[in-house]
Amino acid sequence: MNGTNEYTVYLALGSNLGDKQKNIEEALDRIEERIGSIISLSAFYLTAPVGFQSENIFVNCACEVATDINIYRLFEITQDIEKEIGRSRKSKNGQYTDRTIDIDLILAGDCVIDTPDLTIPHPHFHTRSFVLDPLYEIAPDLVHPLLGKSIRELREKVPR
Ligand code: PH2
Ligand code: MG
Ligand code: MG
Repeated sequence: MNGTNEYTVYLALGSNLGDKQKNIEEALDRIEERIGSIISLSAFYLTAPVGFQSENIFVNCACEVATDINIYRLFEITQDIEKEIGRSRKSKNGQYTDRTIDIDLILAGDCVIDTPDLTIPHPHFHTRSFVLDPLYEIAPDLVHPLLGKSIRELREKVPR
């Protein structure tokens, strides 16, 4: 990496099946190997499932990665890593399901993308405490490019 095209991407990770902490650590290792250096990493949070019924609580975290990989390619790599860590079905009848690992692209510089496969900023993150709490820890002043609000402001308004 020569740094010329380097940018920062924020990822949110979650697991609520199997050895959750190990799944996340394995994903972080692969991210570092294939995407770029992890500049900062939040603590691991235990969170209740949101948007679906499950008795399996989540481990969630967020990280900041420096990369020069094109964002669409980067998305493919995160999808590959999910499959390698045992994520099979992505959803059941459009409903969320338990998963060994979920890696979501939250923000990538001022990048705004809206395609059927990939939406950046992540379309729901600003309403989810399980993303905003860890993200606040590592990037409180980061601004949502569409809403014009900082993570600090978004987190203050999120339902608890
Ligand atoms: N991910 C979802 C839906 N619900 N709930 C928690 N607590 N943590 C998650 O990572 C999560 C969720 C969709 O990906
Ligand atoms: Mg998700
Ligand atoms: Mg996902």
